[in-house]
Amino acid sequence: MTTGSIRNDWTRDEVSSLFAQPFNDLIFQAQTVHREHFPANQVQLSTLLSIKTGGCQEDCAYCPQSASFDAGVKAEKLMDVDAVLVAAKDAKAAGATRYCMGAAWRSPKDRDLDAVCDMITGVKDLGMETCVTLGMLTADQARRLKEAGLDYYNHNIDTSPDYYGEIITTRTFDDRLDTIGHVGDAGINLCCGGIVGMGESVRDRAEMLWVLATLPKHPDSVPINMLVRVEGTPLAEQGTVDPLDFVRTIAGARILMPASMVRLSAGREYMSEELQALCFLAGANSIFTGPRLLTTPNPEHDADMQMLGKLGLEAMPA
Ligand code: SAM
Ligand code: DTB
Ligand code: SF4
Repeated sequence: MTTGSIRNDWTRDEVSSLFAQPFNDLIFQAQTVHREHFPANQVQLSTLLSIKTGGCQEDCAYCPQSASFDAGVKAEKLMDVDAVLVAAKDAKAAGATRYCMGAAWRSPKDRDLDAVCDMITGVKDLGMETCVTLGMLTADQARRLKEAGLDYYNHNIDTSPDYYGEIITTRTFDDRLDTIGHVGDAGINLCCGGIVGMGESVRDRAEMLWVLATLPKHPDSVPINMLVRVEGTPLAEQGTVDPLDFVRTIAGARILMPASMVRLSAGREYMSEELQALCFLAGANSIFTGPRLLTTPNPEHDADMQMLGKLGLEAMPA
């Protein structure tokens, strides 16, 4: 059994054996590793805001913001800096320590980046950590974001290299890795994970985690999203994923990347408290709070606080 040491040399066989374990052994191992690296009963709270919604040029099959599908999301312009700061203050008052701003772009235009840099500086001045997700970045754009004070950049690999082509055709897996490299080179913390429930196999999930866990440096945070099936997108009719397989993916992320935050991300609106409790037991230690993710619903703040209270989980200080 692994001791929870940080390794970047996992073999594919090791990762698939992890997944093949009896459920109880896997969860016990994940919880043991979790306790070696994190306080057992703390969960980090982040809040999301869509600063530029819809009309995206990419064709990610899961995404209601792609201009390729009609999911009823109206394309909007980039928000004003002041409006973003008002929303960030509210999130801080509700207990969030990190503010995550998402834009439905293939990649940001340099002119738009000026405004995003102002948002980052403004949110930092409120005393919150900042995260943005803006699509592909050049090395220079990553450096500019770092100079503005950005703490985290979210850019997901989404799935395994093999399954990727079934989901996105407008940019490649290697494009994603290039952006991830630029983020790391600029000294920005990386938030990088994927989605479970898009019709991928257990092997694809293991491969996705293997790619993340063998990066030269593990992502500082690893969001594991459960597909939110949005009408109008090609994945709207996708069958549901077995909840226990979802928990296994969380446990795999925790064991393979012991010191990374594992975020139980999209899809909580459709999960029972029992399933979320199992995800925390399997090593998830971060969630998004607030009633909306980017365009889809998330549990109400009060309901989340009640759930955390029942589980004896506390908000992690920044
Ligand atoms: N446009 C940028 C990009 O794709 O890099 C940033 C925003 S994008 C919405 C961020 C991530 O949200 C995606 O990589 C995907 O993992 C996740 N996501 C989007 N739609 C989702 C859905 N319907 N269900 C689960 N996760 C989703
Ligand atoms: C991530 O991995 N999950 C968040 C965040 N990064 C940006 C986004 C989830 C979006 C879910 C679909 C929506 O609300 O539009
Ligand atoms: Fe665009 Fe991001 Fe949605 Fe893909 S996931 S369509 S890049 S907003």
